Amino acid sequence: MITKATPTAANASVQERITRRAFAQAMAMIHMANNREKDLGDPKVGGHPASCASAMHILSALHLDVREPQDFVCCKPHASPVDHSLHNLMDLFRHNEHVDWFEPNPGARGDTWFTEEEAKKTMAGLRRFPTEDSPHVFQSYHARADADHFHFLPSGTVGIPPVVSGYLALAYRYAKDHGWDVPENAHFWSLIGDSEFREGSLLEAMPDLAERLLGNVTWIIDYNRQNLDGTRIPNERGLEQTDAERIEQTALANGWRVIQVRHGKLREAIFKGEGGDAIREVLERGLTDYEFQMLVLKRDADAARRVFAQKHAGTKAGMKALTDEEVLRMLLDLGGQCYDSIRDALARSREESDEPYMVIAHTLKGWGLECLADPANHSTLPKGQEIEALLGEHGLSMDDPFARFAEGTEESDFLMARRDLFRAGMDEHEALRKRNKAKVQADIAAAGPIPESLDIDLSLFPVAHTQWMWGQLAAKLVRIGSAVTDARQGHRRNDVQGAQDLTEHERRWAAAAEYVMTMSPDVGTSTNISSVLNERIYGPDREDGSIGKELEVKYKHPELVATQDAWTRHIRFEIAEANAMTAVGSFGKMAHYVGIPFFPIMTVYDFFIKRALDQLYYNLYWGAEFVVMGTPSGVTLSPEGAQHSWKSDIQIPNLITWEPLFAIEVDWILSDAIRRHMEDDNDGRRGVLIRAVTRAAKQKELLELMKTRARYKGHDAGLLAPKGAGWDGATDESTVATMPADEILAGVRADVMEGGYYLVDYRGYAGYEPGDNVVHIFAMGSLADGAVAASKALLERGIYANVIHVSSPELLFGILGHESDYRHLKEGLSIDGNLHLVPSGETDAAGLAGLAGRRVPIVAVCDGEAGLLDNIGSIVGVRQETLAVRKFSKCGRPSEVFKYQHLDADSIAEACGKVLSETALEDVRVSSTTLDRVAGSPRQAGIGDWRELWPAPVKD
Ligand SMILES: Cc1ncc(C[n+]2csc(CCOP(=O)(O)OP(=O)(O)O)c2C)c(N)n1
Repeated sequence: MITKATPTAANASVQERITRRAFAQAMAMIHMANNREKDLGDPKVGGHPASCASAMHILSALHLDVREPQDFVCCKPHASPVDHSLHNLMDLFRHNEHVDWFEPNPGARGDTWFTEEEAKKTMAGLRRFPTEDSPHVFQSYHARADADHFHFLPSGTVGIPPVVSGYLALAYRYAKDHGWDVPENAHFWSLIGDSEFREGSLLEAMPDLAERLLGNVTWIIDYNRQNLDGTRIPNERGLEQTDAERIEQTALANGWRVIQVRHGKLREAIFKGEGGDAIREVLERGLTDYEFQMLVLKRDADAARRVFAQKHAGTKAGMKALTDEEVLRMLLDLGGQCYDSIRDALARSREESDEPYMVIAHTLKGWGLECLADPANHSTLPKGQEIEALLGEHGLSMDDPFARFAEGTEESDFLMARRDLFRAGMDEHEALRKRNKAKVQADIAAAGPIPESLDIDLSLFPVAHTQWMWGQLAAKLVRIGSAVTDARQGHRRNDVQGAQDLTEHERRWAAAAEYVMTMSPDVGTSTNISSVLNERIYGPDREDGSIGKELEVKYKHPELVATQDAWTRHIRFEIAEANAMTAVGSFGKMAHYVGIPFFPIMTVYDFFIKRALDQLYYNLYWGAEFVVMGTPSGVTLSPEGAQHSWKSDIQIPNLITWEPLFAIEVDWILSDAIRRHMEDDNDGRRGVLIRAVTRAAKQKELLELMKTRARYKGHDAGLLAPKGAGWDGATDESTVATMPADEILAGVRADVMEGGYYLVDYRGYAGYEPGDNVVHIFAMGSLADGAVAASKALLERGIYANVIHVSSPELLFGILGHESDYRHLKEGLSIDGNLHLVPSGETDAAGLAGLAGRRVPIVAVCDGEAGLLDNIGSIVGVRQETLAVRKFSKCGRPSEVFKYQHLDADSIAEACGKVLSETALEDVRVSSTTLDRVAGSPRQAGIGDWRELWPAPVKD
């Protein structure tokens, strides 16, 4: 059965011979993955032989000829076996921090190469779970954990990695324009399926990448006219053309250049013969994609002649002159599956420096396999016999399927030359990364430790909101950073201070601030960061930019015309949250790739983060380092966006979420995030989400509240009474001196950074009886003032309601809290599930004394979904009631909307009453002798660790 245009021939080029062996080996990898031992009921393993086959020549041409070591490749996920096979033949697997899964060693980066034996084991380990004895595996799709991940972007979700690669190209250019040392001529290749190209993420990115003149980006469409569900049937009637033309026109309309690689060399030869023009005409414009697929599937030369003749009478003679075999091979001879044709097109796309390229490679899904063009072939797995036959063409068998070419053969010489080129390039790259990193570290060391705060003077802003504070911080960081860049570049912008004008404190920030940059999907000016936009938009120099100056046009808005100048710091996006989210990840990977620790901060309305959730997930999975400033957020933005009230709460590994209340908290949080990033101290929290709001808070209230806490009164304060209460044996708290403000703030900061702090804290107050009159209110962000008001109201009724502000749900009871067994919640804030006993009634006839007990219940309140704070009670073991957004919102002032959503002070107080009442009175009976014994014995410490009661299982 004919399944490829050209039979394996002794005179095939060396690259073609290598391609075919890699193909057989990729098929063997998938076959092995699907024929391992498994338990009854285990899910299928799968693999995508047909999709790999269609990409075979494209990837071969990249690996064997076109790609250079500094380039990046991102590949449709399910073709990863092809990349692994080619890398195996090129001997490019190496140990690194992720391959040795059981001993993760972040310090070790690619220093030893695999032995051939290890490489073979890894090829046999596609989609296998690694074990200590057998650690060598490949993930199902390209992953950072793979032994050949160097400059291959992780994949899995289609439609995102190609955009990532586009913005990595931008990050390289930004680095270069800002005076950093990045590899020259890096090209960013992406292989995209034709159905994948229907993803909105790609269409969203296309105009943007072209506008940024990223000529070092090539997207290759694997145009095999099939997707997962079968043969694609585009809108031929409406478009009067195939989807390849639609793709071409889309690309052209968006400012890309396009190369269609339709035909292989065999077809080109036929086109030169009798009726050649007519045959070409039918192949290019006469047949719909579906008709073509059916002809390929039928594999019947007479049927093909007939259909061609129907489409164009001029094909009759030419088709007749061809043998049956020639007709069939001509049908299969697509450009994307002809090594020389695709290689030439890819090489051509590399030459352009200003416009991105789209290469539409016409291919066949299932090329070389019996399932060729079968609409159901997406997950077809060739049988063992077919795999043996493919391997057999290369003198291989399933006994030893992954052998390389014998030393001294032409293929081996070719591959080893490629290996040496790549290994040298990788070493060179690593050296550059280390050089950059060493320079950054030296600059940081010279500047001294990064301060805990940016010291924004808040005295003139008694009422401020957290979004405003972000604007202040951004402006300061950018001002410091660009002053340093100016100094490094040896020139100075007229209107900004130079590095020498920085204060001592600012100078300590200088080394880190240089890497901070901002991005925003068209909400920069509405989120208080206009000052970082003004004359600081980065982008290709615009010739039309000078017209405004020439005409002396005056306008209120910041100057937004982009330049490539080194003091630029902001990347401006259209309403394209997904693009911005992807870019934030690409820039945030620059420390990893080239040792330049850019720290991108993206400002986006919190509600719209979900537009880019998949991109956010990708960034976190990939280990990018960045901040997303989600602002405004929740129902606090009710007057301007009642519809935008769903808060983006996301628990994903590697993401830390913060919700500051007072402006100074934003400063601490951001400063800490920058320090951690610069000092590589951000494991498990490389992604940072800070939610800010536009509802202002009285800033002095922070200190006022802290000053009521016994903690900040010193040790000998004795029992306190609330201000004005005048209780016997207790001192009015307002009359007791407190620690100095800076010491108090240091204490608050420490708690904020651990995830939460007491805003109202009645511990140390007279009559404070946990189990009787105490309730804990956990409030997040802007709702804390309602919680404080509720606490005041409850005091009137004899209830001590402590208020804890949750600065980071993640640290307090999310993934990061879980890691420490909720240390700060349990120990730092002393929230527990203790049963507090009180006598209940007389001793009964049996001589047993009655006791009743209550635990301290919890009320939580947040202007997001209930799940944000809902698990505190279950962690400590007490009754909890959560007030949260449980219905779509309305426009109105926050006070009105909070009431509507039952988040206001009255609702909080009511919820406290509810949990206090509902907290079960647990009845305990104790004999008087036990009571006497308990009374006389020292207090026993509780168990320190649950393992004391539940020892770990003994290992064999
Ligand atoms: C976002 C996303 N949706 C769905 C999938 C599942 N999926 C994997 S491959 C595939 C079909 C891809 O078709 P195409 O892009 O034409 O590539 P081909 O396999 O035909 O080469 C689908 C739907 C995915 N990986 N990512």
